[in-house]
Amino acid sequence: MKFTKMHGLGNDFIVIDGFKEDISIIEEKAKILCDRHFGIGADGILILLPSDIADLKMRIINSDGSEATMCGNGIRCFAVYAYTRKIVNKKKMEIETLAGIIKPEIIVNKDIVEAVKVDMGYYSLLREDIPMLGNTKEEAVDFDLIVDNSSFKATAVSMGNPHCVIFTEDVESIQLESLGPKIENHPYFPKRTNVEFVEVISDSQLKMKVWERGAGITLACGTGACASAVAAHKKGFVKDKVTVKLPGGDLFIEIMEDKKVFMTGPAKEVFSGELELSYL
Ligand code: ZDP
Repeated sequence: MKFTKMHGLGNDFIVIDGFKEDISIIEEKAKILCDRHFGIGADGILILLPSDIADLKMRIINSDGSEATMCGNGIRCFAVYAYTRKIVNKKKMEIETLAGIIKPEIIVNKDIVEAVKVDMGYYSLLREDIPMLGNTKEEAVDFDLIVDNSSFKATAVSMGNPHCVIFTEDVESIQLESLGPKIENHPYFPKRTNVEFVEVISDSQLKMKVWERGAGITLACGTGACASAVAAHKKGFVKDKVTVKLPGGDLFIEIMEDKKVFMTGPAKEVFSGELELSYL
């Protein structure tokens, strides 16, 4: 099986062309494929597929084998892959995901792909959209979350996938390794959740650390950066243009009045290889 390794700010993916490769074993073998010692190593797998309603379809498999509905860093990688291989011959494309149609635009400077600006669709704070227990029509803003005898104020955001955003004075002091999985699997979130701890630096800058559903600590999370900016904007901490500083680098987020979110950031191809199928 041929594959390509890509990353967006160190959030790394195995990209597989579903037009050419047999993808039937990928979910079942995701754990070993993503294992950094026994496999290729990645936070997740992106599969390129045909679509009836868009230019292409992207499936996202987390490193634990679960399927994600959306992936912000992943879609930038996916768009660069499709553009540089001329699978899609335009800079502005439409990609079908389980979270609807997402629209990445390749930004080229002197013939070099510099970044990807993504129309991420609309955010929602409604509990039914996240999903989160409680009054379905109520916004999940500033609810109390108790984990390990500590009480947090949290805001949940759907960016097509679930996020639980917690503001903190000092993101470095958070014990993400122990808190992350407990919040991910908290009974409030029937489909589990991604978890973001966020420090407000200014009205245009946030610093964020992420525990990803189905993957654990990663260097960056595109949908998580959008969710953090949305939560901070809702609470009046930031204006509508926000730079989110992640361990792997910066993402630029714009929030529109109609709740649409744009995300701009890099995506890099690292190498391609061929996997010995008999190994799996
Ligand atoms: O929603 C989920 O299960 C996530 N783990 C999907 C991956 C999200 C990602 N970090 C992103 O950039 O949005 C890749």
